[in-house]
Amino acid sequence: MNSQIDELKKTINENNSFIVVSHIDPEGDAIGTSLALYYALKNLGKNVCVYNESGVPKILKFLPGSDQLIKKISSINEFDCIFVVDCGDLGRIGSLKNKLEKLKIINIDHHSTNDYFGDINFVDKNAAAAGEVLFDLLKKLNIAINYEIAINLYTAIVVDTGSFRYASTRAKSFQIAAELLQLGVDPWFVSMNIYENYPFERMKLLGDVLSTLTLHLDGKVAFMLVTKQMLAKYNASVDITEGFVNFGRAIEGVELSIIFKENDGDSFKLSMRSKGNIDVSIIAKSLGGGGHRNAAGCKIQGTYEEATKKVLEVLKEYERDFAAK
Ligand SMILES: [Mn+2]
Repeated sequence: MNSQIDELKKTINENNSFIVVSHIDPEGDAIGTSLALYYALKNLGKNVCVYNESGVPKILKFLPGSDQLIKKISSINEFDCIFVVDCGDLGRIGSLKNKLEKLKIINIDHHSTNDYFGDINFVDKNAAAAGEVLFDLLKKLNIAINYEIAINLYTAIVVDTGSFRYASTRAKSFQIAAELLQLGVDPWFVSMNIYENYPFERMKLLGDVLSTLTLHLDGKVAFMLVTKQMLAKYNASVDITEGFVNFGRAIEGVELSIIFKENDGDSFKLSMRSKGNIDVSIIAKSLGGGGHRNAAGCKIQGTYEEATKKVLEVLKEYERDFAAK
């Protein structure tokens, strides 16, 4: 790791122009870590562009720097290096992947499925958020953390730990958070913006989505459906459904919750959340996706009926991992 630090130090010193990129359909960790890194490099006097193919979700627009993030780029090769944050594999950045050519890639991540795609890799699979990995990195590089960096990192950690509730939360998550609070971050300001600032349509849509709840495998698996029609009814985009999947997991006896979000062209995007023994990163991977032990995702072709059937077939292979009743 030390040689990687030295190499990164040298790379930052010797180059002037950086682009920071995170995964499509970003949440707080992807955006918060990207914007924190944007400020860190900017404060060093570097030329920095922060990019995300999907843009900033409305709910994260309170974050300093969010108005600097762009979702279109004319020429990627005008940059010296690309920082890729919160991505288990390079494909997660979207269409930019095929345009990188000879750009030096710096991979900052915490996904258990990370395949070390970078020229320089800072991957801590024990970290609860990419924000924690970046916090460590800034410390090791002796880069000062100001308020703008702190609130972005804090948000990254709050979102990926589910407000310090998920299994990924570690003592270090609290230690980092404490340090960020000392730098002026107000936890209520962050949680109010993230959790108590929902559009009315989200709550109405949640009602429709909850009415699709079904239980499977002896009540251990919950399915939910979001159709394009439901989104159209409330004139909402799919990112408004962020977090809905957790309502399935919150049911007594449920160990795995999956939300099926209808895409164009007869396909679904699946988000999975588990509690207990179920490692959803393995299940998602066997369906062509990836993620973490308790949170993962994939895409499936077909109608809802075909998609649920396919998932249940795969889940049968993992039935022994579910708790005995
Ligand atoms: Mn993350």
